[in-house]
Amino acid sequence: AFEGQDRFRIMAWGRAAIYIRDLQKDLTSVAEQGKLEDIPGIGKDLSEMIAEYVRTGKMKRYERECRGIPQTLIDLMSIPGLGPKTLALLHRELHIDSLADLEKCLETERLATLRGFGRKKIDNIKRGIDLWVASQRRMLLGVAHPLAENLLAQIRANKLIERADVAGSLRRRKETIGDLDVLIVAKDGPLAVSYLTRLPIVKQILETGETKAAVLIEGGIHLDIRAVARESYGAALQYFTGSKQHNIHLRKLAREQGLKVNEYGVFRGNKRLGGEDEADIYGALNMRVMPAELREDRGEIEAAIGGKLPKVVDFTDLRGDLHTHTTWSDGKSTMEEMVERAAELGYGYIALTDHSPSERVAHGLDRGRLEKKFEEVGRLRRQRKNSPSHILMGAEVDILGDGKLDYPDDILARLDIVVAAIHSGFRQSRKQTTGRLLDAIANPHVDILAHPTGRLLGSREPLDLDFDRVLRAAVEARVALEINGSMYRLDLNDVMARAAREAGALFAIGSDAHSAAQLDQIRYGVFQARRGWVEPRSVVNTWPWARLTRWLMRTGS
Ligand code: DGT
Ligand code: CA
Ligand code: CA
Repeated sequence: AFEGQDRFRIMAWGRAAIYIRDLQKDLTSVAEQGKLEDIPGIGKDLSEMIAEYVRTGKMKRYERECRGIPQTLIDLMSIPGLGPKTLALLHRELHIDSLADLEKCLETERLATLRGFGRKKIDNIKRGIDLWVASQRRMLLGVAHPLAENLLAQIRANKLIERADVAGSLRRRKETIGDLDVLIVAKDGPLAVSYLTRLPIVKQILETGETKAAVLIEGGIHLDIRAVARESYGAALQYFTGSKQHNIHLRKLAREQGLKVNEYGVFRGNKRLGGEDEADIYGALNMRVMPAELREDRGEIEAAIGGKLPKVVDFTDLRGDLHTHTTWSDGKSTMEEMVERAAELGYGYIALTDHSPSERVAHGLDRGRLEKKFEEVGRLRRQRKNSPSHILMGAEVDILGDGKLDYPDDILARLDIVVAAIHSGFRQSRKQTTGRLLDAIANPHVDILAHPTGRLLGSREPLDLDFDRVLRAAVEARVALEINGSMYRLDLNDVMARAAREAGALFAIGSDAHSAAQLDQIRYGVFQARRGWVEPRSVVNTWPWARLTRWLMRTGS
């Protein structure tokens, strides 16, 4: 296309591509049976090229055409608003071969010197670049999840649409999301798909067809929409929820039992056994439906067959939050506001764990201010008569560079709850870091190890530490490991949480809220805990007040 070949052939190939994409059969088997030419729009030429591709994974003709065209230029084709014709012109006139070249020409206004490149067109290209750059990144679950909830509410509000769900990594609550996958059942699929592409949240349409569309929504998020038949909804939901590894394992199992599972249903020979609900698929393989968070092929299939699926923790199991900040340190809400919101969430208790003095930027509390906070907490308790929520006077205490804690033992002993955490010295050796954490765990006043690896998604690597040793010490001392709900932390991660679960660890799921509204972000901690197969009985903040306080006083301090 860059070379300016005839438009009709390009259009014909484009049509053929749509037929192939919407094909209800596996292209490989069609090719193997030599029936490619039965597909509308595919003639001898194309069928030969497709057969070659299926056989060898390559197309000689395509490679010949692409020779001499830099891959970085071909990549630019995926930018919304930049077609092959425009790109060919930019390449010829301004020698633009890559995104960097294009951005430079935009900056220096050289693009404006070309004929036909008015303000509007240039702004359009800039917007396209922004969207495209954003869509190349994985986004945080904490960003994608609220957007997806909002989107689903809009979709479900439409009367055309009978069922709608988000599948893919978002449904599995992975900590980062590549793109959103939405499935719908509608009375009129094509109409519903075209309605969805016209929602105000949609910023750019990448592809549309009868039963599917790909669009970019706010924030440059890529969204795949698929309309499926009602009787296939469960099969499609199962398939598009993934993970890919989980699906591969499931299909292998099906084959061994003489069954076939695909996104349309579960079949024995030509007989369709079901597919309207996910339970049809798993049921045919003698499994109960498992929470989507488990579907990573990490033993969940074996567990389901053996009837040994874990009963993972859920929000409704939580009775309180043990990691929160108030205006006493770097929080935005007062103690009263935090306690109020905790009561609204139905909690029986909340710990107010402001920072210790070494956290100067976070206004950590020195001895003097800490004494005042003790008094204020006492006053608040009397005023509220401990109802509906118990208030725990706590602190998030720094584990200093040498492993000592940031408050002396006499203060730690008076606190109802001590949450210890590393906030500095991230570059220490594995030996030093492990030693610091072991020292903290060995302190009898420490109850919870907060965000144990210190990682920040996308900006800070986890601490270099001997996790097995830290884990064994924590299990031994009955110190709980936190699963932190901040979308940037989600620390422990899923794999470590799972290892900790197998080792018999205690957990605390904490919001690390810095405002009353952020108490809700505990949900992300719950998601991560579920991905780690964590069960409510090992999560200390699912325990009733009496049991919690017994645990807090376990070392007689
Ligand atoms: P993402 O978007 O990168 O965060 O991850 P996913 O898991 O959402 O992946 P995506 O959007 O590429 O595909 C959605 C689901 O579709 C995926 O979880 C499983 C299924 N799927 C996609 N490609 C394949 C495949 O080649 N084989 C199998 N068995 N399943 C696939
Ligand atoms: Ca996805
Ligand atoms: Ca996708």
